[in-house]
Amino acid sequence: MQISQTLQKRLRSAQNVVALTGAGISAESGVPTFRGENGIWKKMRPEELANFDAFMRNPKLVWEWYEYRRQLIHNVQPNAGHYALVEMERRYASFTLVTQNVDNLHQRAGNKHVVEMHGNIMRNKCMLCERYYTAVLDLNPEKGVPLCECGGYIRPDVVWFGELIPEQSLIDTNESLENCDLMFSIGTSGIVYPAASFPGIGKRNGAYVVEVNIERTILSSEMDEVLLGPSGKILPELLELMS
Ligand code: BV8
Ligand code: ZN
Repeated sequence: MQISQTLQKRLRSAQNVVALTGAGISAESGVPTFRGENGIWKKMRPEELANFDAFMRNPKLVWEWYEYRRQLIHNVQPNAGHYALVEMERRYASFTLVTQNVDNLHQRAGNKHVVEMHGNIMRNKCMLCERYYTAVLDLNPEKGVPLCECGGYIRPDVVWFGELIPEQSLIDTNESLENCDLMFSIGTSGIVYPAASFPGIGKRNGAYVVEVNIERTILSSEMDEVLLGPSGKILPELLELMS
């Protein structure tokens, strides 16, 4: 893989590294991306399913969607791209992994410092008392949304469109971007905000920003360098070049 002299140097000298990931990093594990050709389950756009109104209008469909995704994720493994980021976390003085993904694969691969921008599909919570339920409850279709002991609806602990990003996640992300000297944008189409604004913020703060994707994206023109190819191949090769 050809990379620039600058990247070659930064890989070795960087002190504060940030990696932003999207659904593409999990594609080689067999997890469908949102907007790729194998698209989303039942060919509906995520924006039509991953939102509060859809959930309240048709809780069974939305629960089925999450149940389908949880089952799928349960049966897949992290891939070489995930493990390369675990190794990067080990090698760099400061490494922050900011993920848009809710599939828990970075955590399963072994990254310790993961900023979950959009929550985690393996967690559920009560909408009233905010109590967490890790086990996925049997949804009795007749009864609709499972209920907490307090009577509140239980929902997946993910951030839906139109909902605020968890405050601590935003604080952690902005802190990591303040003095970042090398940033990766990996497997994301750069469509969803505010995550799509992070590479631009990193760049303005002096980071050398590298995109890793199988194709160019809406963010490519903002990047210092675009490495085209599957993240499961490119990230391990970057690790090789670090040593
Ligand atoms: C919010 C959880 C305040 C649920 C998800 C401007 C500012 C602020 C907000 C907005 C704004 N403009 C619009 C908004 C609203 C909205 C938004 O961004 N809409 C988009 C559609 C325009 N944002 C929000 O609502 C956010 N909240 O900002 O609160 C607010 C509120 C209201 C109004 C204003 C402000 C909350 C967004 C969170 C939504 N929840 N997920 C769930 O997953 O069930 S988002 C969902 O999309 C996933 O988390 C996913 O990660 C994310 C982004 O998608 P990608 O990860 O990029 O995946 P995608 O399929 O698109 O692309 C995959 C890429 O991988 C491709 O580029 C492909 O080429 C590449 N690839 C494929 N294979 C590989 C690969 N790359 C490398 N290797 C491979 N092998
Ligand atoms: Zn409750």
